[in-house]
Amino acid sequence: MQEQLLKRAITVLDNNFQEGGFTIPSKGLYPFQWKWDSGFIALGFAHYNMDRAKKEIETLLNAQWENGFIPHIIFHTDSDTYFPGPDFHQSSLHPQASKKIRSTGMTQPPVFGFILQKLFEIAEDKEDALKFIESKIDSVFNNHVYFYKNRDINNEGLVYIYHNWESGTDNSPMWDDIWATMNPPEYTFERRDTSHVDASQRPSKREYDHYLHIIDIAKKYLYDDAKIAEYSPFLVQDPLFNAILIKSNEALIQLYEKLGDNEEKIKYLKKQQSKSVKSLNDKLYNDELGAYVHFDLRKNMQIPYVSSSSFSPLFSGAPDKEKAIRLVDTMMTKFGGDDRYLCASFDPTHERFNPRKYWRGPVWINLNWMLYNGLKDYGFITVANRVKKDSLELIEKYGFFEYFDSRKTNPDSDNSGYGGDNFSWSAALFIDFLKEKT
Ligand code: 9WN
Repeated sequence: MQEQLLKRAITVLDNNFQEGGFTIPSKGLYPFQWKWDSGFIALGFAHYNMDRAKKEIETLLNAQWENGFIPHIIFHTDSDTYFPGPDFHQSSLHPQASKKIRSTGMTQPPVFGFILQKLFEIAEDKEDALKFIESKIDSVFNNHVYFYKNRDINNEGLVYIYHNWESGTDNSPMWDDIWATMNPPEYTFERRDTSHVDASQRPSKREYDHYLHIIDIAKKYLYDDAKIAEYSPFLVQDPLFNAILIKSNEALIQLYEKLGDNEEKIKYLKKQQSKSVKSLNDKLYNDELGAYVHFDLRKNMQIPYVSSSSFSPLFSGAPDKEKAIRLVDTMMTKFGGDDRYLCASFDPTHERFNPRKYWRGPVWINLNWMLYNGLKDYGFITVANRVKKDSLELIEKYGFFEYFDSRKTNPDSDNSGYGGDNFSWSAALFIDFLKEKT
C-alpha cells in the first residue's frame, strides 16, 4: 500500500514540475513557485532525483533581490488562474528587486538553511552535494542577513512579518484581532481560488480585502522595509517564522563549519542566534497557555492563541526541557484527543476553530513534518510517532490534499481532504516520512 502511494507521490511531484525548472504547489490553484513550498518540494525530490532538487533550489534563489530578500511567489510564467498576480504586486517598485524575474514584494519562512542540510544528509554523493551547497549557501546566508538588518527593528533577534501571507498560515484566527483594527476598502476583483476549491474551505472576500490593502500600503512606500515597519497595520513577530529562522541559522553554522574558511559568517550567525533564542523564549512564550504565541508589534502585546505554530519552536531546538514538556502537555491536552488527528492548525477547544477552513483548524502536512522532527529530537518518541502515523493515515485515506479535517469522524462529509489536490509538499514530505532512516 505504502509502496503504491510512494509511486503516486513521485508522480504528483513529477507532474507539478514545470519546464522552467521549478515546481508548482498545485495545478490551477497555485500556478507559480512559492518560497517555502519550494524548500519542502526539493526535500522530496532529493530522495529520488537529486538533480531536480538542486534545480528547484537554484530557480528559487535566482529570484533573490540585491538586498538578500527572497520573495514569496516567483512569477516565472504567466497564468490567469491565480489572483493576485504580478500586476497587482508590482515588486519592481522596490529599487533592489530582481530586474529579470517578477515576484511578490513579500516573503515566506526561511527554510533553505535546513533544507540544504537535509539535502546533504540524504545525498549519496556527499562530495557533489557539498559542492552544490558551497555554490548556494551564501545566498541563503544573505537572506538571513537581510532579515536581521531590516526586520529586527528592536535589535532583539526576532524578525517581523508585515503580511499574513508572509507567515504561510494565511487566515489563521490569530489575525482576526488585527483585522478588527483595520477598515480596508471593498476591492473589486475576481477571485480565482474559489473556482478551484469550495469557498467554505478558503478565506472570505472580506479577508481578501485586508490582504490586498496591506499590499497597497507597502506599494505606496515602494516596499521599503523601514516605511513598512512604520506604517503597516500588520506587524507581527511569528513564532513559526522565527523558529524556522533559528533552525536554518543552526544548519548554516554547521554547513559553514563543514566547508571551512568561513569564520566571520559563523561568528555573525552565532551572535544573532543567541539573541534570537533568548528573545523567542522571553518574549514569545506564554506561561499561562504553556505555548509560544505571536507578538503584535502594533499593539505591543502577545496575541494569546494556541495554534500549531505554537509548538514549532520544538523544531528549532530553542525551548529548554521544561518548556518542551509543557508544550507537549498543551498539545496533547488541547489538540491530541483520541477522536482527532494531530495536529490541528488552530486550538480545537477555541470558539474560532473551524475544522474545514484552511488555517483555521485543518491539519497541514508541513507543520506536522516540522513537529515530528522537533518532537523526535527532544526524545518525545511516542508523540512524534503519533504525528507521523496520523500524517500518513490522512494521506492514505484521502490522498495528497493540501489540508485535512482533524476530526476522525466527520459528520459533514466522508472526504476530509480539503483545498488543492495533488498538492506538492504533501507528496514531498510523505516521501521524506517514508524514506526516513530511523
Ligand atoms: C498565498 C502555496 C501557498 C502556501 C501557503 C498557503 C497558500 C497562498 C494562497 O498557498 O497561500 O501565499 O493564495 O492562499 O497558505 O502556506 O505557501 O502552496
